[in-house]
Amino acid sequence: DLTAEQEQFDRLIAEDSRIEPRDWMPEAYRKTLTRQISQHAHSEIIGMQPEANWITRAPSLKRKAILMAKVQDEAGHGLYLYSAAETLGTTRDSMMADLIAGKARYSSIFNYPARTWADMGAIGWLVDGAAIANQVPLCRASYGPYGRAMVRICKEESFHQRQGFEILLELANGTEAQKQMAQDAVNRWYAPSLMMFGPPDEDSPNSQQSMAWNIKRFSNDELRSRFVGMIVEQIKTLGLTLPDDQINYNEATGKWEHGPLDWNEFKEVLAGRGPCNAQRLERRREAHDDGAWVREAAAAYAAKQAAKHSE
Ligand code: FAQ
Repeated sequence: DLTAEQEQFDRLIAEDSRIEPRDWMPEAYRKTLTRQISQHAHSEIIGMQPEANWITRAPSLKRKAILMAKVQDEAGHGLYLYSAAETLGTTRDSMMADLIAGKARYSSIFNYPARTWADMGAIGWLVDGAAIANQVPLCRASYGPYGRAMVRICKEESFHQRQGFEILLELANGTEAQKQMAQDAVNRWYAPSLMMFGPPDEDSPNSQQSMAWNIKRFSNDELRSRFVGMIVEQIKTLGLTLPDDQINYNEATGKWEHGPLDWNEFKEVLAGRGPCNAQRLERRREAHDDGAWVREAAAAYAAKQAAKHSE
């Protein structure tokens, strides 16, 4: 009966065990996980676009090969995450349909343009850096398929972060114009990358329940503060500066603080009015339409194979 099932679920959460697809779970738990994992998957898929934009213009064959590998990793992460979300009972087709219809969220960060080659560095260093800070604790998420997916994804994100840092390091040690290009990219990606962690804690409606269910382990502001502490050190190695003169370590709270962020801009981006929202969705729709024949061929092949095996 329901109370016994709820008790069993509560016990598993209380002892910090894992919930697996066949276990009973409250509908709200299933719903919030489907929400978060599908948004995460969409972010990986839409997140391929700002960097794919630079593959043909990468400055050397080696850079091109590395960037292609990174963008392919993102596709892999997306598919991996859709599979994790499907274990909760929603099909990939319906998640994809929501994304294409403009009904699903994906990370705000991917609605900003990648203007120069240095942006490949800033995206790797700051965007993948923020992704790692947010996702390492998710390796311990209470839902088994999500936590396990995160382990592999975080390993690949670490490589992505290093390659971005290395692009910036090389530019920062190059000509004056290259150094300026690196600084400009850092200036533009800094605030949007801090906003990736989500709204401030007092405006985060999902955090409390997600933390009680051991999905999130830290609040949005806690993770943002940790991230600031990481990059404030790393920027020194680059010989560049962060565009925020209010960063400081608060001895009393033991937390890193940063200057104010424009949460109005964040709301605009979430409402679909960021610099590239329309373009990103349009491109995704085109790619989906262009891929129709592949899906049809794969389905026809699968049907043929199934018929053969049932003979
Ligand atoms: N963008 O109550 P909360 C990557 C929404 S990394 C858009 O705090 P929650 C790697 C939120 O959904 C990026 N929407 O929500 C890569 C909610 O709306 P809803 C992906 C945002 O879930 C690198 C509302 O605001 N990473 O892709 C954002 O507790 C380079 C209220 O917020 C993940 O998805 C935002 N930034 O906390 C790929 C990580 N922030 O759903 C390519 C997993 C908040 O009620 C290239 N997700 N919202 O309508 C999470 O950790 C959480 O979902 C948070 C939000 C922390 C993002």
